[in-house]
Amino acid sequence: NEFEGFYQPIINMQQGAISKLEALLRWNQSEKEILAAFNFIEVAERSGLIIKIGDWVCRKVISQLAIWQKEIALDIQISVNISSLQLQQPDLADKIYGYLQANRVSPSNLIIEVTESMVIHSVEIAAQTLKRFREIGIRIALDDFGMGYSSFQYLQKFPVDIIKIDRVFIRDIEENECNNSIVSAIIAMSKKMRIGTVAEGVETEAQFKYLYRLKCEEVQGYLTGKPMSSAQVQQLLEKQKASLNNPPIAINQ
Ligand code: G
Ligand code: MN
Repeated sequence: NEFEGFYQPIINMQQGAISKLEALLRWNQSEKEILAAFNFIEVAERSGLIIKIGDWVCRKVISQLAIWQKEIALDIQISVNISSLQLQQPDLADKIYGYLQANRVSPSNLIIEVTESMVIHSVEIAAQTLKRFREIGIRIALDDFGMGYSSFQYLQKFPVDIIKIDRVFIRDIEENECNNSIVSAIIAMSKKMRIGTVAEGVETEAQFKYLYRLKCEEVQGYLTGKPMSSAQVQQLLEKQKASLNNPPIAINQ
């Protein structure tokens, strides 16, 4: 019982509001430091424990969605990072569908994030599992897009709804010609394919403004919110809901 679900806001540029949250796992070791997931995920994958941990995260996120649905009645989506090993379970999508139904949460409130590392396992089985998620109505996001060499192949093989542009391309986007060409090309391609775009690792106002001009749909990063506890994020969501009910007087009137 030392795991805790943390949540990082994802901001919709047009709405200027939190549209999604990414669930990030923390390990609160008693009397020791708090560990972010990247410290132990690799070991969990090698030992196979990732299957149980991943299942815990999915159940946690779905029950959190049910709580927020009841307590703040705000339509929020949460994305969950799924390991390639989990995608090798052909019954994964239906198991998660069962959790959603038991908690009366709509599949459209859940997003599955996958990365390219899954190349080490069977791409065919992963593709079938992802197809099943899609049939159920759960959306798929491709994480860390652009890193690794097979991103385009995944777009071809997997049913992708959202591309998350890796932070290495965002870091110096306003001054690095190469990176801003890459990012604007990814955004243009995504629009043509009717795929949503999220820029990862947005840390400065300059990056934010640049991405707004490029018409990137959503941003995630320390500028707009660090990963935080469910209590902290709930406060933010409540504040947002109150301001949506009482919008400030339009600026351009
Ligand atoms: O691979 P993935 O994109 O899921 O990684 C999420 C990780 O990125 C989390 O550990 C989170 O703390 C970290 N992160 C989130 N926002 C930022 C940011 O603006 N800058 C940096 N450097 N890391 C970030
Ligand atoms: Mn992710």
